[in-house]
Amino acid sequence: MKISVTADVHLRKSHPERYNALEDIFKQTMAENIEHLIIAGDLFDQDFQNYSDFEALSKKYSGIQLHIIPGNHDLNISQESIVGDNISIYTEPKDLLFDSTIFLFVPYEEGTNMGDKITEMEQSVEGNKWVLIAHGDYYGGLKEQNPLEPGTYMPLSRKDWERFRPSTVLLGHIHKPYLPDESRNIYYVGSPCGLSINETGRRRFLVYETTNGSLTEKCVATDILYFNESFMIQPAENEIEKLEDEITNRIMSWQIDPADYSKVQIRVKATGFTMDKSSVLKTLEEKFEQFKYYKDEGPNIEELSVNTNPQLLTISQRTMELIDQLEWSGQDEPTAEDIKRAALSVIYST
Ligand SMILES: [Mn+2]
Repeated sequence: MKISVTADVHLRKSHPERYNALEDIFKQTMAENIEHLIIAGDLFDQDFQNYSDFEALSKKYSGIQLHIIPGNHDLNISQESIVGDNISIYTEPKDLLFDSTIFLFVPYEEGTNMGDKITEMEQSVEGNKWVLIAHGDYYGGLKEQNPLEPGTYMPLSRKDWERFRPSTVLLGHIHKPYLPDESRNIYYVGSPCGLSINETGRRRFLVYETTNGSLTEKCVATDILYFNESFMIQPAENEIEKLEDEITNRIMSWQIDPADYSKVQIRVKATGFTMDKSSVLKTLEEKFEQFKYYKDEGPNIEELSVNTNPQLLTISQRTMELIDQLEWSGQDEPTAEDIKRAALSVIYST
């Protein structure tokens, strides 16, 4: 049996693209004859008074059973506040059997942690193959945090995992599709539609297969595709050529069909040091000409400085070469890019 999974849709009247992304998941789920869709928290951007848009959408796809847990943004949704024969909202921990796999739904609750909530349900998961559906932070050397929401949200610790051993953990809360712990099968599903310019790229939902516990990623056809690109300029005779190549590579890396270019919204920034600021700006404008800027903001060159001193140019080029020769993991140390930026600012700070 297959089960679709999404999270963090953050439905809001002023953002029709989010409803459209959810509808695309409904359509793809129907097309594959999948009967269940799990929404792992923050379906709504906030608690509303009126959920009729969502109710109407759910009714249109009445063949799909929706299994919803509240997240920290929609803490107060309940079976009483949202109406629909195919809508189940779990405001208490709930176990459901899909084929021979137990799915434990743990709704978000302020001031608690996932371990305590799983303990309440220990009898139903103990010794069984089970999948955790929850909304919050995973603590296991977590690097990625929801930048909009610093602090701790209903954490799942590595210790909790060791104790209860779910076969797969599907979490909401971090909007970026993300696998924080591959060895423990812990996933953030991610938002099906970028919510802001910082939530970039193509978005996905997941399909879980109960027969073998595999997860398949499905691309969501969104109305908007955000991309946020920053270019660090190093002064050199060929700096503009290098910038042109870099821009071409970035656009290629988006893997967007030109037919979808009209959906793209970009933020573009140049930092570092240049010998010719106006050419940098012109290059950015020309190479990104076919795309729409987020909020019509245009390229940002506020952090780009000018330096034409030939001696400093030589020093900086040699330094960049040396940095390139070393290996930088970017794990527990800055990335090569960070180090170059810091080195350039020292060299040119005279
Ligand atoms: Mn959240």
